[in-house]
Amino acid sequence: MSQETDNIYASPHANLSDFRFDDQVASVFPDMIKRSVPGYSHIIGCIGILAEQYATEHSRIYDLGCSLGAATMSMRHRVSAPGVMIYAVDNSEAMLKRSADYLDTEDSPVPVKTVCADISELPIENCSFAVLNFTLQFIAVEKRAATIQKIYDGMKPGGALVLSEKLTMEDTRLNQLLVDHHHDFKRANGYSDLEISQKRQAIERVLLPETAQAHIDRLTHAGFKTVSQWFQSFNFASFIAIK
Ligand code: GEK
Repeated sequence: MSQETDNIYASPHANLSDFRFDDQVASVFPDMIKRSVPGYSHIIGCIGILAEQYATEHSRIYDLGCSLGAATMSMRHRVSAPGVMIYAVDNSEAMLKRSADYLDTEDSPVPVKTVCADISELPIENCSFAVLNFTLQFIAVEKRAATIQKIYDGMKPGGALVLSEKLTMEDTRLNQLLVDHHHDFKRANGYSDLEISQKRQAIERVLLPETAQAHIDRLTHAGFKTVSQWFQSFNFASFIAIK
C-alpha cells in the first residue's frame, strides 16, 4: 500500500470545496484512513476473520465502497471456501484504478472482480458475506434503507453483513465528548488543528452520520435476524447483521 502522507488540508484553503474521493485523496488514502478512523486496522483484520466464517462455497462476497481494497485483501487472505468470488465495488474511478494496482500484485486463489458502480444501484446476488466499511455514511440518508434491503434480499440464509460507520450520539453532551476525543485521536496522529478543522468543514455535507439505534433499526427492519454492535472506538462503530 502507498506510504504517501496525507497533507491535503495542511495549508489554508481559501475556498474549501466538499470532500471528494478524487485522485489526490486516493494517493494518500491508506495514511488518511489509518490516522483518521480509530480502530480501522483492527476492523480490517476482523473482517477477514468474519469472511472466513460466513463465506460459503460458490457464493459471492461484496466489498461495497472498497476504496483501495484493504477489506478485500484481508478477506482474500483468509477465505478458504471453494469457488468464492469477491466483488470489490466503488464509484470512484481514482480509487478503483489504484485498488487494481494493489490487488494485481497479490497471488491468491480467491478471484476479485473490481466494479465501478454506485452501490445504491448495484444488483446483489448469491451473496454469503457483504461489507459496508465506512461507506453507507456517504450515501444519501433517504437511499440507505433500500440499499440495506437490497443487500438482505440478495443474501443467502445464514449470510452476514458487516456495517462500520461514524456515529452520532443521541445525548448531545456525549456526542460532543466523543467528537472532541476523535479530534484528540487525530491530533495524536500528527494532524494539526488547521487540518482537523478544514477536513471537518470539507466533509460535513458529504458524510452524514446517524445513531447506532438508527442503524440497528434499519438492519432489523430489512429482515436480519441477529443484529449486534461488535466494535466501538470513540464515535466509530461496527455492526454485524446475520440473515
Ligand atoms: C476500506 N471500505 O478501506 N457507491 C460506491 N462507492 C461509494 C459510494 C457509492 N454511492 N459513495 C461513496 N463510495 C474502505 C473505506 S471510504 C471511507 C471506505 C472513508 C466510496 C468512496 O468512493 C470511498 O472509496 C468509500 O466509499 C468510502 O475498508 O473514506 O471514510
